[in-house]
Amino acid sequence: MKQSILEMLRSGEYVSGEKISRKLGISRAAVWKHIKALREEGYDISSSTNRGYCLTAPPDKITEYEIKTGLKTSVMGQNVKYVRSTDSTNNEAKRHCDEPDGTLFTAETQTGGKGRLGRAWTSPEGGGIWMSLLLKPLIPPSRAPEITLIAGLAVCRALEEFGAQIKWPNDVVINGKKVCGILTEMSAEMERVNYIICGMGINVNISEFPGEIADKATSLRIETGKSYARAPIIRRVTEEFEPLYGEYLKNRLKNIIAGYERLCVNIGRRVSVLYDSGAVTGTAVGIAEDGRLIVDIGGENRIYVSSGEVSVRGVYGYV
Ligand code: BT5
Repeated sequence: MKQSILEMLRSGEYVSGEKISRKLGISRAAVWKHIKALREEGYDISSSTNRGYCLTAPPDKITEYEIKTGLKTSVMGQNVKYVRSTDSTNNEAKRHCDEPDGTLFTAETQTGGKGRLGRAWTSPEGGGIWMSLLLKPLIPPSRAPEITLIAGLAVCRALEEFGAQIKWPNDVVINGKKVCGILTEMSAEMERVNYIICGMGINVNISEFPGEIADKATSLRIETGKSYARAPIIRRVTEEFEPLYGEYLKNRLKNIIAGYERLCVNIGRRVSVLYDSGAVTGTAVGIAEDGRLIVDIGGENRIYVSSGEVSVRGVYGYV
């Protein structure tokens, strides 16, 4: 019902409460209740006693309605769970893991946004896209990290016009700075995944980052000087993700790797692989069929990197 009201208000003209109530077959009081709920979701709706209601500002909202209007997928993002604030959209997805495959969780802000290994993810209100996809693939737990690559490629393609590239395994960068981070988590038994949560954080309209990440983080706004509506970007990411994920479920990464490698900033560069026991330096030469980074360490020796941190020369000024 809220969606139908929004559609009526979208023209930017005033629409009377009576007209809404007639068209939708609900009472004036019910109209008022829905308008109130929409305002609570952040829609800027002005009201005038004689003229009715009007949606004043074009909204940069990421509510279910905004995301689903025009979304060209069949499963991904067809169920949206939006909250204004949450600790983490990944946690939100975990708490609602009974929702169907492809459910998309979004929030305006995260109070406990997280990266890998307990690191924090800065998620200011309205500044970015903090989203998580709940996935229920029939794959063994060992393959879950491959989903991170799919998500990285989807985000990178969605941000193609900004010159985005992938930093294996879980970052998307623009001009060598991190614009997106991906956190894949799962619940599994020995043989089978119960569900996977693929969390993506994309910095969109943030104009400044806190000191400790200021030199390695960026946003679309910092890169272009412009602000962007987030819902169309969420749609694009979701629309890029769905076919890649479908292909992945059929053939694993086989037909995806070449496209990934083309966008991967590490390939052909010196990388330093940080193990607990120390660092190994080499040249990243490709991505293996299981998603591992192939690093040439000289003398025809190659290592396959599946865990640990890999820092890349030139990216973030590492090494
Ligand atoms: C990541 O971890 O890059 C994964 C980030 C995933 C965030 C999404 S948002 C939606 C979903 N819900 C969540 O709670 N998380 C996911 P990692 O590779 O460990 O990088 C974390 C590091 O990136 C931090 O230690 C900071 O140095 C830096 N960082 C923090 N916030 C950032 C931001 N907004 N932009 C760029 N870098 C940031």
